[in-house]
Parts: sequence; C-alpha cells; structure tokens
Amino acid sequence: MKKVLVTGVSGQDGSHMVDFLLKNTDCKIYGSVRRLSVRNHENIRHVLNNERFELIDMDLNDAHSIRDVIMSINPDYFINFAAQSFVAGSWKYPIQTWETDADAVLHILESIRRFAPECRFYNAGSSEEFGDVRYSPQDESHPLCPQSPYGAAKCAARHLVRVYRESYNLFAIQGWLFNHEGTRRGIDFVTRKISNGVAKIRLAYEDQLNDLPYLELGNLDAKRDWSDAEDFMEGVWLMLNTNEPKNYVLASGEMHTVREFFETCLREARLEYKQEGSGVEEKYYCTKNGRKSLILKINPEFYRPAEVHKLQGDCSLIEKELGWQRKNTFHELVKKMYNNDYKLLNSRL
Ligand code: F7E
Repeated sequence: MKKVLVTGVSGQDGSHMVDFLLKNTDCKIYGSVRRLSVRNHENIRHVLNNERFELIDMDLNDAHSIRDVIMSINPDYFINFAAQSFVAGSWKYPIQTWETDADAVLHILESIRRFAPECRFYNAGSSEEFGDVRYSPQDESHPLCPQSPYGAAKCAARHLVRVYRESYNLFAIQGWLFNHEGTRRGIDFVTRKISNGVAKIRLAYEDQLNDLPYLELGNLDAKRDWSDAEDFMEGVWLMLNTNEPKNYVLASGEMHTVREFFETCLREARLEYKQEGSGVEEKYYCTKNGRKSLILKINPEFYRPAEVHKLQGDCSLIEKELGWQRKNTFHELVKKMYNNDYKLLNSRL
C-alpha cells in the first residue's frame, strides 16, 4: 500500500486532499498538523476514525521534526499544503511567512533528498507568484513578479524545488494554484467573509431587524480567478502521477471582481440592493419598502500595501496533457458557500 504524507490537514486544502485520496485511491494517508494546545479538527473530524488515515504532529519549522517523520514513515508522496496562506497577513508577519512558506520547503527537500529520494513531492504554488501580471491569462511561462512577502516566499520555494529537482533528480514540483475556495475556507479570505456576512444579513432581514449587520471590505475592484478547492485536488494528484515532473497551472480561466462575488451572493440571498458613492465613500444598502439599511462599507484598513489587481489563469496545458477538467462554475461556488453559511448560522440560532 502506497503512503501519502499530507501537511496542513486541518486547513481547507489539506482536508480536501485527504477526502480525495480516501475516495479515489487505496493509499494510507498520514496527515500532519503543527501541535497546538487547542486543537482545531473541524475540517477532519469525519476522517479521524478512518483506518486509512493517521494524524501526526510535525513542525515544518523544525528540520529534525521533518526528518524524524520522513524516516519513520518513508512516504511515497509528500504533499505540502501547510502554509501561512493569508496574503494580507504576510505584511504583518513577514518573517513567520518566510519561515513557513520558504524555509520549511528547504527543510522538506533536504530530508527527502537524504532519507527518501524516491518520494514524489508537491509544494503548493500560487498565482500570487505572478503578482504584477505582464499578460493575461497567465500560463506556465509567465514571469514571477510577486507583490507581497507571501508571493516572494512562494517564488523562493519554487526556485528551491527546481534546484533540488535538477541537482538531485528528485520528483519535486510546484504547480500554480489560482484562488480556490469553498465551505472550509478561513473566514479572513474575502469569499468566505462575504458568504458569511451576507448570510448574517439575510438572517437579520428575515427577523425584520431594523438595522442589518454590515460588511467592511477593502478593494472591491480586485479581479480574481476563483475555483472550487475540491476541483484542484484531482489536478494535484494528476501532476504527481505523470512520468516527468512538471509544473502546471490550475485555474478556472474566468476573472471576476470582488464586487461581482458580493453582488452574486446578494442575489443568491434574494436581497434587493442599491449601490451609492465611489472609492472609500462607496456603500451598499439593502432596500425594502422604501427603507434602506447599510450592508457594506469600505474600510481602508483592508487595502493592501501593494495589490495584485488582476489574476486570470490559463489551465489549457493540464487540460490537454493530463485531461484535468474543473467541475464547478463561479456561480455554483458562490451558491454553495452562501447556502452553507446560511445553514450553519441558522442552526446556531
Ligand atoms: O483576497 C480583496 C483583496 O485574501 C482576494 C490565498 O489563498 O489566493 C488567496 O490570496 C482579493 C484581494 O485572497 C477584502 O485585496 C477586498 O485583492 O481572499 P483574499 P488572495 O490574497 O487573492 C492566492 C492564490 C493564494 O495563494 C493565497 O494563499 O480580495 N479584498 N476586501 C479583500 N480581501 C480580504 N481578505 N478581506 C477583505 O476585506
């Protein structure tokens, strides 16, 4: 039985990868988390008793911890989804971001090279590496122009992965994942912040409250290429199971603004709205029977020191060479996230 080590399993991607592997392979899965005094097992509770899954502690900032795990498991695959993945946070914690997203990858590569050179390694790359984009859509040849400490750390990791692949003939890759979201997304990311916020507004509206809760967002005009995170898991697994190690882009190929995500969510919640003003003065109101209630205002605190204004991925290479296809559309994603948050919040009332 093949053994797969997946890091960051309590997060969105790690937990979806475990689900994908349990369903589509017969591998034994070792899922690692960093030891915390308060455990957060929300996303993996449903697999904790599965005999093909084992939860282990591993600290990616401690080279000895990685070495010990690799030596004891001797994995066939190592999938690294552990990261400081919040771009805005990377200006606040640049060193922690660098240590987790770049240094840790070097520790992993060194351990694989020394103790498990046959192990196939996937490191999560990001469209944030393209950053200040030179052309659209971005494909595998697009230059790296990161705009944040997060993007820079992912670029450093990319070079390390390539250097180790070329120097030591390792099967080590870093595919580019464009934005990918879903019901397990952390609340700080804009899509979940919106789906959760709009669900709260809808519930208050149903309770006929006079003042509705309102959202505070930053740049509504940023354009992103959003996919369903679950669709990417198959893409990562396909990349790991080809003859030649090669990096591919995973994306939807579509570009939508943060504003479009918000308005689509409002329509899904059947809320009538009106937009007024522009720039930092822009506001959205919910309208009903001639009354209007604030539901969104701009808070410049959510502007970033440097913004990636637009991202749109070209995933035609992986479609053509590996037969990967996305399943869920932008609208299905918004719908799924909003309805999930509505149900969660409604059940807690
Ligand atoms: O921001 C704008 C913000 O934090 C998206 C990570 O998974 O994808 C993700 O990075 C956009 C940005 O994701 C708010 O300025 C407006 O333009 O959801 P986000 P991200 O930065 O694109 C890439 C591919 C990764 O690799 C990352 O790990 O939305 N925006 N207002 C806001 N963003 C947030 N978070 N909060 C706001 O209030």
